[in-house]
Amino acid sequence: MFLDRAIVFCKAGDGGNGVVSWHRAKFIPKGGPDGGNGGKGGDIIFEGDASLNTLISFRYTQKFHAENGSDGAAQNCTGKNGKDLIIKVPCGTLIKDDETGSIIADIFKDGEQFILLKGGRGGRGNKSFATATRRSPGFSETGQKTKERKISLELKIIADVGLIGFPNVGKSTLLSVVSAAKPKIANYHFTTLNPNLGVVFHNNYSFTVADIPGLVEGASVGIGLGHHFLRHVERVRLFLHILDISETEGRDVAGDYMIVREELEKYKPELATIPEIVVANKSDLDIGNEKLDKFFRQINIKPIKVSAVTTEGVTELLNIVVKTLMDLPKPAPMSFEPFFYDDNESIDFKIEKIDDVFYVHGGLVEYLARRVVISDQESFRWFQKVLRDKGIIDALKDMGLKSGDTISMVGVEFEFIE
Ligand SMILES: Nc1nc2c(ncn2[C@@H]2O[C@H](COP(=O)(O)OP(=O)(O)OP(=O)(O)O)[C@@H](O)[C@H]2O)c(=O)[nH]1
Ligand SMILES: [Mg+2]
Repeated sequence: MFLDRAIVFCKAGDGGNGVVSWHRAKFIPKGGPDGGNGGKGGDIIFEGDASLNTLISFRYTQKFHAENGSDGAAQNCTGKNGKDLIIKVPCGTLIKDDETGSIIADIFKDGEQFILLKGGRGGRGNKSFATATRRSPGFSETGQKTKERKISLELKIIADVGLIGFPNVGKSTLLSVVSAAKPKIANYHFTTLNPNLGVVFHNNYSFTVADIPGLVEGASVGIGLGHHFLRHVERVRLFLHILDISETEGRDVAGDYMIVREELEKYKPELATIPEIVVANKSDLDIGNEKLDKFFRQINIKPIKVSAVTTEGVTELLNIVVKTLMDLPKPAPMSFEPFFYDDNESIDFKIEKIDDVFYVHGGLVEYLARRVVISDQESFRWFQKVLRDKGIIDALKDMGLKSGDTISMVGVEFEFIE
């Protein structure tokens, strides 16, 4: 089954906690701090895989959580890092932030990796806080916690050539004779329900071809199947616009040609700028050159005459396709504004004075709160030092803070003593 959109929930691993521990050894009554650091959490990594061409594997599995880092341990042991989680997707998958719709990455090549979410940092153990003057720190840091993100995946197939045209004109038949692909072929409209991909080898050159369901008038606004699948020819370098020149169905081939062109333009004007080779298929049924001449008079384009059934003209067509592709620019990933999840803690703070109490809020305060055990004397002293070092105390003094005044932070009130 084919699926070209999916929603997944991704979360990188949390960092492991640092620990408080004291060195114990025979004959050493009071050893120093030896609490180790926590391990780093695993990353969420997306990887392009050329053997995939659908997002069907995301239909049932929607939660992707990378492993958490382990906590540190005594004897200065660092906790194990969490394992990265590698998520394989077809080449041509756009990764978007579901909330804002912003594109985060375009997984373009086979084997290409993109780190979507970084694992949390491990917290430091009490050993890391020991200094010449603070020999016995009785506190440690907790690991960095990560957030779960809602991600939407959208597949836009990358192929060199896209086969477009009305239903039943022989697009899938042509794909089946130029590549090893085995698409369904039948004498009715909308035989092809999902895009088919094939690889063509010709004159020591290889290229990929995408065959999509037939287009009809109104395809760009959802009539028939076309609308949904036009997305899959947005990234081709060249169109083969296939016509049934024999007009077996009694349709006017020039009129149908114009309808398909208009639908491309209406869907996305950029689609109409993709180079096109017009192919007059089913020429085995055509009698003389009369229909080709009529098409030329009406549209002023000379189509390449082929028969996908007898393969007449197919080699000549492939020669022209290869020559054209060689002169066209190589496919490139989509360009978009860079988007990053802001996992870095903000180091801002804000002070408000309400009834003689100085309230301090902001990212920096919350960052500290997660790392400090307020009830622990020593941890609290370290907290006060950081407040001084980061300029919070100076900023409070600028607002009139004096010894004996009350400061409120992270839900705790304390008296400021100079
Ligand atoms: N005589 C003749 N019949 C052809 C030729 N190419 C395709 N056909 C027939 O046309 C019918 C439709 O062919 P498909 O390849 O399924 O057409 P399609 O364009 O992929 O159709 P959809 O998937 O429905 O859009 C089949 O019965 C084919 O055998 C050709 O060159 N000559
Ligand atoms: Mg088909």
